[in-house]
Amino acid sequence: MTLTVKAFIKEFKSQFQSMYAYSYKEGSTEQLYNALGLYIKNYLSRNWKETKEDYVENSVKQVYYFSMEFLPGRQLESNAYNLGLLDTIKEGLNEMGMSLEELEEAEADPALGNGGLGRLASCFMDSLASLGVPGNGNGIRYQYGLFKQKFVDGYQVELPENWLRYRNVWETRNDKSTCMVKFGGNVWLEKNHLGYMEAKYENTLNVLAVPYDTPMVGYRNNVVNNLRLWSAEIPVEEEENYHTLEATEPIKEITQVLYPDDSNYEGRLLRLKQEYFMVSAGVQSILRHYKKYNLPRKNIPDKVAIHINDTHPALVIPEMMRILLDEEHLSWEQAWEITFKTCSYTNHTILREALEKWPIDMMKDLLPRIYMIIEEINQRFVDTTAPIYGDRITWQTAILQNGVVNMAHLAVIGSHSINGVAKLHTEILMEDVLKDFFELYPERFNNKTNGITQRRWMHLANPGLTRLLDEKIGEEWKKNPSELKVFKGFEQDEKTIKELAKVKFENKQRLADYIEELQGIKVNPKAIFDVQIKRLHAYKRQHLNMLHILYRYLDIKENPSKDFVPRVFIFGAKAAPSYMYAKQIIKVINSLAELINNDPDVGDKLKVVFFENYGVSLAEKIIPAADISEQISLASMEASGTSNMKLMANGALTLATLDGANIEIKDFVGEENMFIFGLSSKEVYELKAAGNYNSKGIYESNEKLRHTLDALTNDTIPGLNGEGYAVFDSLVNYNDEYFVLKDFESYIKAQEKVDALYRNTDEWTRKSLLNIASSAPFSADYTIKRYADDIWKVKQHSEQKDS
Ligand code: 26M
Repeated sequence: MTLTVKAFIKEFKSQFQSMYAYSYKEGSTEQLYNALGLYIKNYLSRNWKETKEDYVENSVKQVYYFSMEFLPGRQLESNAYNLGLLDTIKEGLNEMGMSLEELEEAEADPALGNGGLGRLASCFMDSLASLGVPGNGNGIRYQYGLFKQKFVDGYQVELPENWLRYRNVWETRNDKSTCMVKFGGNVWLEKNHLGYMEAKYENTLNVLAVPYDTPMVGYRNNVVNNLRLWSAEIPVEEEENYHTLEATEPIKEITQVLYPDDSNYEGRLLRLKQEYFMVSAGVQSILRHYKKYNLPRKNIPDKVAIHINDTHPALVIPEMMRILLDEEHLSWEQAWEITFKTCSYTNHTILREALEKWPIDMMKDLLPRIYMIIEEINQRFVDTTAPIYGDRITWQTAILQNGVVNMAHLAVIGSHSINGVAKLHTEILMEDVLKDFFELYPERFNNKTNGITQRRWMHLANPGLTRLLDEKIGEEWKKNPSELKVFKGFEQDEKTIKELAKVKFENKQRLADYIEELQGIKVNPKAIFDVQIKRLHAYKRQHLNMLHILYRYLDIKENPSKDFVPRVFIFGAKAAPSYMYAKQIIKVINSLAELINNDPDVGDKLKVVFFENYGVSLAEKIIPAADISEQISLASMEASGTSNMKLMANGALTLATLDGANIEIKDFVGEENMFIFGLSSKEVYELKAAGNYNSKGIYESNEKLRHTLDALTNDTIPGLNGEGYAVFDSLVNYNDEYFVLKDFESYIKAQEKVDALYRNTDEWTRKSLLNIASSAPFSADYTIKRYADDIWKVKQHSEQKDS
């Protein structure tokens, strides 16, 4: 069934009229957007229903991806595209005197995640559907997403992100599938009249979990999977007990707001409530759905795979045990076998301060039955491990340690598969962070390097490049990304090189216009666009980037006649609201930008743009225009990175340390087609082990560096209130935790190489072409295929149905 432009126009008009009872010509942008969104949702609803029915009828195995975060981005264009409607809709809208781009801006970008982990979950949703893998997301419908970032005098200010204010056309509230989640109270075990042990509860806080389902549309395959987000409400039958608005607070707050941290775990009770709320509702709903299959409980692992995205949903393990023991009355051994075979876990960080450890007392009070089960899991683990491996290893791997529940240990012990997100990261897990577990269970460990969906990050974000690729290598690469490598054949083709350079230039021109409109900064589209976009964290070293900019600025001031290659430094980054140092770095960069952008001696040679409120929608604008991709974390610290993959696929050259997936980028594109600098992870480990790092010594002995660092504290940068000192102190006087000064010199050298290469436009573009052509292995389609084959054991179920 193909939709004609004429039919679309007719149906759209009637859609609009049925919603608002006046003509679309009178509609506001928001209303027109809502009507179009609902039109698309209606259009896909049949496939959505049929996909669901198909999975049940054929008793297929399904994956449930549990994640506290999803960052889907705007869905209008991507749904229309995956459904094959995009061109028709664009044309139809134009005929009615509207443009899709304009309506699109009315869509909220759901910021239901912090960064890489949440965006990865959404790339995976897109790939699951597009491969026809039966896979569902399970998460929280936060009423407020990650804060909106504003800069006031260069300081980060956080505002609430009320993304649901103007309704969300994509979701369907599903009152038929609610679950009850119980907190607190007293629990005891009692034999019931059938002779089974049963858990009895009193004085619990009962919370109703209401699912909101969002369609996850596959790429032209008629598959529509489901993303289920849970919202906390007062149970209908208990409404009478809640007399005041205040009394409802403890329930409503559970799904009110996303915690804005991505690297620092604080043992907040409300966060633990959120985690258990999502987990309990999710597991209950899965086991209820499983009953439709009419199969024995022992077959659950043949039909259900539950994936734990970082430790945040690790309570899936005791929750599943609870239901199988208390409600299904299985023996411990039976319940454990099912749970263990069903669950798998991905680790996303090695930062110690990010690892979740919940105080036992808190867990006991909030989740008494769950805690009893965790205690037993721990006891049985200790009893089987100690006799074989001895006390030391057993103690180090136990779930309960020093008054806390170690969530990573729970996740590892209760999962049949444990994976890292890039080769190096997985090695570090096996050799360092989870070393003892690797000794216990080597067969459970495996690597799954992250990936990105080319549909959103190339096809949609970069139409110019997509057209060029279609023209040169045909359209096959869109279904089969490995075809991208055919583009390598054009490496020496002058015409293609020129065309590619033109695409990039136009993208840069567009971003330059946007920067001027947004910030009033005029940037030269011929300059190198140097991009660092990611959460702000000391380990990601935005301050190393800043020091280079400052160094360059001083150089320009001191050598006015030197020939500089013009550069625009572009940042996008949010700092966790409680992360002082990250906020100080933002302020320093903003003040430095203010100085540089307004200095007439500098002109086009140097500009610094720090975008406010970085997120998925901004990333889609910035990435296609990037020349340089800054991936400069201290080696070993960045588990994978995913902006590195997006930027590469859009033809940026990577300037990187050998960390995370940068190593694999190097393996695919070759060292000569990127800029590598800095300590290797091995050298970082050695330097840490030696314990003799002395940043002050480097400061004192490196004249260039000293000159640059001194500019942080000698009033070179106006508008600072001690932030320059804070950065200076941490680097010079507090021994520079992330070895910024150690890598400074080699970073500057790498930057000089960037300038030199950029002078040779064709050579630069040739390398850019090779990056694009080598980016296929980072397709999330391949990543998901490997998860499906190796971990979940689910099959693609996408025999093409004709609708
Ligand atoms: C924990 C407790 C309380 C509140 C928030 C958290 C929390 C939230 C997100 C902790 C960590 C979170 O995310 C970590 C993360 O995003 N890790 C990144 O994962 C990406 C996808 O695998 C990798 O590419 C990045 O390298 C890694 O930093």
